[in-house]
Amino acid sequence: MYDLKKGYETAKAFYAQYGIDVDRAIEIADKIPISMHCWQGDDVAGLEKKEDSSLTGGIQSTGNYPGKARNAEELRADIEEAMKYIPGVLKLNLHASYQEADTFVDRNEIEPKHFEKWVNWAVEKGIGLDFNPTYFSHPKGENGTLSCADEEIRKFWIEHGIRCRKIGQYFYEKTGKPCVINHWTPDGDKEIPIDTIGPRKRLKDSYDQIFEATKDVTGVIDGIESKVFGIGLESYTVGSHEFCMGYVMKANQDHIIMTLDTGHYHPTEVVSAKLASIYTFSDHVLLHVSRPVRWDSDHVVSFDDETKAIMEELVRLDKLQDTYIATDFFDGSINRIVAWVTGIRNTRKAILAALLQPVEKMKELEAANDVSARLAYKEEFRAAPFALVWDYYCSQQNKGAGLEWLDAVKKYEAKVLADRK
Ligand code: RNT
Ligand code: ZN
Repeated sequence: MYDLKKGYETAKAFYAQYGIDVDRAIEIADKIPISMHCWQGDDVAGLEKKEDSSLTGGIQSTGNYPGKARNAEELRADIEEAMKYIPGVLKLNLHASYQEADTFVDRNEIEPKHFEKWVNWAVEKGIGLDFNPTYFSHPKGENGTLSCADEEIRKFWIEHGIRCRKIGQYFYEKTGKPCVINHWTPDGDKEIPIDTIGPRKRLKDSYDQIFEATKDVTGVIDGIESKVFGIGLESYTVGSHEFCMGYVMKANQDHIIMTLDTGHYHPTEVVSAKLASIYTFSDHVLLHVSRPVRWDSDHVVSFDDETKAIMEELVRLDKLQDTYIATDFFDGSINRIVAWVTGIRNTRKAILAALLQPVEKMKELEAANDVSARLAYKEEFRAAPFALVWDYYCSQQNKGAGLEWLDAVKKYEAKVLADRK
């Protein structure tokens, strides 16, 4: 490893030229919670005691890389291993399908006690828990869930949503940290249906019923997530962007917010361009940080232009603290811990890089209509010596500078993952 301290001092001097306080930026970036999704560890299979745990609902995890977690103990061990190399405050994001019951408990019957082990684990680690109803990978979801025309089935899923909000309150009470719940339903159609509004009216009614039945629940925030399409449901998505945005804005309740998944829009549409409009009307947003590639919305997060642009926009809007940042990707073709560490480190990287920009200066230039200088400033920072700051920060946090973590994960793979047949 090179002289990290020396590199850091050089970078500090670079940023100081523009009045940027690197230590302060690190302090802020370090404290922004990132909600680490549990589902990268087992390709979204879940822990329900049932024969068929195949993933349905228009999402897919491809690849068959050996060593995926087969039970809760292995999953927690893998999460802990990944956490060793991810700097900054983390929460853990669970799906309802990660219940731990001795026998099969259906989605409309889950209770806090089925998540007790996760809660004990989180309390021991001092981290918060977030949650997701699992409105997919279930035989009752074949013709839609919360928008299903069959009232019995729709009731089943409404009950699931209600139970999830109660479990969210339990997480809040036990961890002392608010629980951010994300509601996503895959409901849609392979072809354009004749009745495109009926399912949406039912979805609206289902959300209304879930929130009405749990209006006394505290400590829970609810994101409503849209999607452009899912595999097998290419032509029509009930919970489209317009639907979800309409629902959230009309609900006008502090705890109901929009979830923006960075993989859920048309290819030339970007989340970074949506944030200011939503923040004109809402106080909070839930982000699902992911990476779309052609048909897939869930590649490992990259330190790419759009991820950086999102964090830059949040800093410029002064909304970094008001945005719930969660990761959402699942790649089964590589070591799953490498996937987690890479994607979540990249998320944190983008946050820190965004804080190392002369935002005030650029705002001043813009206010003075000096758009030429604004461009020059913006471009100058694309090649700033950010890696020197990042390496130093990671080493200070004992999370491994550069690729130090990779060897450690490879050792874990040889020692632990290789035995999982
Ligand atoms: C699917 C949504 C959703 C899921 C998780 C597992 O397209 O992004 O958030 O990825 O709930
Ligand atoms: Zn998502």
